[in-house]
Amino acid sequence: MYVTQPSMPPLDKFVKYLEDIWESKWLTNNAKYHQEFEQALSDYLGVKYCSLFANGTLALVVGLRALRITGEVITTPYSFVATTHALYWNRIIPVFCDIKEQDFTINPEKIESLITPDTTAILPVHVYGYPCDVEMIADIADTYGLKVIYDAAHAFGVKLQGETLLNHGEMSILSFHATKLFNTLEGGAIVTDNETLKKRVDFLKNFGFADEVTVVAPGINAKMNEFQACYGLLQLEDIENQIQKRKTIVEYYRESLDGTPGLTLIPDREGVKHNYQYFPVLIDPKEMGKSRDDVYDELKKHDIYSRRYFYPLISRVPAYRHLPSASPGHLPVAEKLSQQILCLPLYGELELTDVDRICEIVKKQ
Ligand code: T4K
Repeated sequence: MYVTQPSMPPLDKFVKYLEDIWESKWLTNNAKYHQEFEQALSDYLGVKYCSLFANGTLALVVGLRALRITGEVITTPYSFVATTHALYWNRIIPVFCDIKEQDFTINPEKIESLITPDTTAILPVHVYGYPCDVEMIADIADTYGLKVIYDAAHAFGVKLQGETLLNHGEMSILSFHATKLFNTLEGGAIVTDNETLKKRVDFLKNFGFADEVTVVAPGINAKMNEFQACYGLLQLEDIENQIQKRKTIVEYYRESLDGTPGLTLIPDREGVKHNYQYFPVLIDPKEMGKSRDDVYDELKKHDIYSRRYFYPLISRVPAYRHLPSASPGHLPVAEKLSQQILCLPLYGELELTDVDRICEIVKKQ
């Protein structure tokens, strides 16, 4: 049993799409299903513009490029490495900011002290789909003239006070990797409400072509193909069902684990429609009598593969650990949580009897 298992669309329906692709011989380059999926996604997510990508990492790289972000960018060390790698690929210096104990997102109260004359943007992450303090981040960005790009790789379908979370900042980036709640095998997207920016992003992801003979920028190839797009169209039909199934499993987990000494569960937040992308728990070794790694190893002995998302911190990776902002003393909360975090298996098809087995192992003294 793994930390996640991809949801797959009905094979017969996918085959119908494949037959059509075979017939048309249009495989990629903004073809029929790409256009259809882009529109369907925008409608479902409640966003103005959406640009599809081959994966979330390329979406991040291109998004930063489209906004001409340079110099230093304030970001979180508590994420998947791709968040900071995208800065590196743009020759931008990451400046790590500590996170909040309650929800693992960037601590806006610590952002201002990190701003220098070279700071051009903030790159926060809605980690596990938990919304960042979008209003406070917007205030800081407005005051200092900074751009905000949200890594929303985990935040597909999340709503805040009834509105999509994806409309904050200049743009939000999604990932549709196989391990995500919503997947197109590999895939990603940039969401924005700025028409000019959408146009520029679309040029950049297609070598910079504005038309057959006009290359407006040194772009890259980051396009999504027709197979991914029609797979995504089918996934969209079942997404609400997938979220509901995960919600039921999370509630069952919470009931079973509630009151376990040393174990912290993260409750749903009022005013948020969660997507239940992950099920993170915190293990305090002093109170539990065993460490996070003990629990991880014990589960593994039973062929249950949980994951330590996000350990090690990005600031501990050799490429970044020399940076002044990467020093552990500067990131006490992120350092502590990355030692205690464990993501337990969560996916729509997970059986409640398997959840029982997992909880039994976690609680065992
Ligand atoms: N920003 C954030 C905040 C992200 O979390 C990510 C990606 C990105 C940006 C970049 O987006 P992409 O460029 O990936 O679109 C996985 C994913 O590869 C990665 O997409 C994801 N975040 C990250 C959090 O998790 P790994 O190294 O944990 O994947 P892996 O292969 O170990 O898979 C985890 C488990 O899932 C496996 O133990 C078994 C199961 N699995 C996996 C695959 C690939 C399946 O059952 N079927 C599969 O096809 O990184």
